[in-house]
Amino acid sequence: MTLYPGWFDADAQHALVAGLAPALRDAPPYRPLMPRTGKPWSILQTNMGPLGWLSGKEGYLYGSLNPQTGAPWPAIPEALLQLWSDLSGFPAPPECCLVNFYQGSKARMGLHQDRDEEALAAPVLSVSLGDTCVFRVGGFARSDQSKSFRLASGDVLAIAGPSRLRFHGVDRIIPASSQILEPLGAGGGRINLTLRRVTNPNL
Ligand code: MD3
Ligand code: FE
Repeated sequence: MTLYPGWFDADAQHALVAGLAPALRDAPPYRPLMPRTGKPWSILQTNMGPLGWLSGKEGYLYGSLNPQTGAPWPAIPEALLQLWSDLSGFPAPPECCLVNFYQGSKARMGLHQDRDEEALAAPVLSVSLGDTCVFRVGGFARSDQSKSFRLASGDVLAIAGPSRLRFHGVDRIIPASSQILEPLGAGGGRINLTLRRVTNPNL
């Protein structure tokens, strides 16, 4: 795992936020449900790109249509495709940009593994925007020791190789630690963008 603190400077963060606004209008963030229990998540989600990651009572799946609108997901903004070619080292473009929207003191993400992708050889790139979070990374079993560190607005985390299957989560958000999301008019919070390759490319 490689952390690039401040990969995006304040100007680049503002440009990213402005670039997200049309996608968030087309595909407004919604509150997913947990598999089986149907319990609502504490965060909102939406997607950009050819495939969106979905959580519902039936389970997790990737789908090309937004279940909220029936339309394809908005395109992944150019600046994020550029980030992928700069940092991924992977020869095919990302197919999913999952947008996680953390708002309020209850927003968190429990310890989990990301293993719904066929292309586990591709890295995952994560961009943090808005309020700082306390992020947690563990080992390859849920009970392994874990460590926490902060992810601030503009930070990029690249997860590649075996670390792709590490347990990880978001403990909490540090309220009002950034003003960068203000143009979205959503009242602060944190947005995490994760770029993923889902299918194995035939190159
Ligand atoms: C470490 N999102 O959407 S992104 C997720 O901040 C997710 O919203 C978190 O975990 C967030 O699945 C963390 C960074 C990330 C993504 C995948 C990882 C870290 C990872 C996979 C393995 C280890
Ligand atoms: Fe994850």
